[in-house]
Amino acid sequence: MQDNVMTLDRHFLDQQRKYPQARGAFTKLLSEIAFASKVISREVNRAGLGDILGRAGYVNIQGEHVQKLDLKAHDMMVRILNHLGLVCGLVSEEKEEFVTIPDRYPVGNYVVNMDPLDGSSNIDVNVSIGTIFSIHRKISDNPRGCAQDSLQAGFKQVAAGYTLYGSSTMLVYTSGQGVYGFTLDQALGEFLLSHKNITIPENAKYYSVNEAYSTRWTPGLKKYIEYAKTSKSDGGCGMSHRYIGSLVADFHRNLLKGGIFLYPADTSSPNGKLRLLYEAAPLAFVAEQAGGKASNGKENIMDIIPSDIHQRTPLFLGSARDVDQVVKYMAEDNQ
Ligand code: FDP
Repeated sequence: MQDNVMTLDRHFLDQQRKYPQARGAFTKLLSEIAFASKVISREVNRAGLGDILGRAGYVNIQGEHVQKLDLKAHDMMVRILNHLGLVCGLVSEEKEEFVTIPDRYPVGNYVVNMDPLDGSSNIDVNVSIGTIFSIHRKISDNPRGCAQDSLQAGFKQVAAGYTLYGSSTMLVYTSGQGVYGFTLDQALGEFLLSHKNITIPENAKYYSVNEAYSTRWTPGLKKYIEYAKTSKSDGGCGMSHRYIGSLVADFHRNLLKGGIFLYPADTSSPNGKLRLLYEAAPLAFVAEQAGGKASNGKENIMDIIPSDIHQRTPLFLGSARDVDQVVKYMAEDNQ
């Protein structure tokens, strides 16, 4: 193997060596999240076999109940995190309450907020989906953690990232020292460094929004979208529109190519749709570390102090100049 091939674990070790006081707990946690992603990736790749092997809600030939893939992804993550002794609890899109680690396992000083399988409406139609994760340090006095540990502002995250299950499986993460992307080599079963120090292009090439909801938008947002279509600021003839409807995939494309992702509030969803803790905040951390920005239209996503573990937020995310621009247009709505 070439000497410059960098596996994820080797990268984590190199990063850890920069901090002599580090004891490896955090590195181990990231490494196990990566392992969970590999297991989920394998299941996602078998998703089309559901009809042959048994549908969710039915019993398969081994007599086991076949789970929906998003619930399965949640269980895989939880099973892996339970055993580590590094995490005291977690918030998952799949569970209403803060999930504590069962008493029979030791706990540690981290909490994980996660969407085990985001974009679930795309699973059955073979469109890219992803896992999103966010890691915080425990702040409560409760030795086994509680919701307070998850309800921290985005700027308190110690690491965040996502795994995209697309034409290849890719893990992208930041721990506040830049953004790194690793592509899964299926034959080796290893994530290999493929994207070092990712920076988001300054000007957005794409705008990504569900335009079917445009009649419910505010006047400021409508104006921004017109601007996006016609802006010649980049010497071009306006931005192109790309919308998969799968947050991780839409964000990942825009991160690499330059773009802005918008999921605004509208007259029927006054708080938008996306979740602050395990969708908006982790992707905001990645975007900021890549030189981009994230806003809810008024406030930086990273500064919002959450009050509910499943809190929703409007989201404007991507190339810095364009996030600033949409915020400027939307300020007109408040005048
Ligand atoms: P999904 O409903 O398929 O789970 O977070 C949910 C999410 O997907 C995002 O991944 C995606 O960006 C968004 O919802 C799509 O919502 P719309 O269908 O309303 O555009």
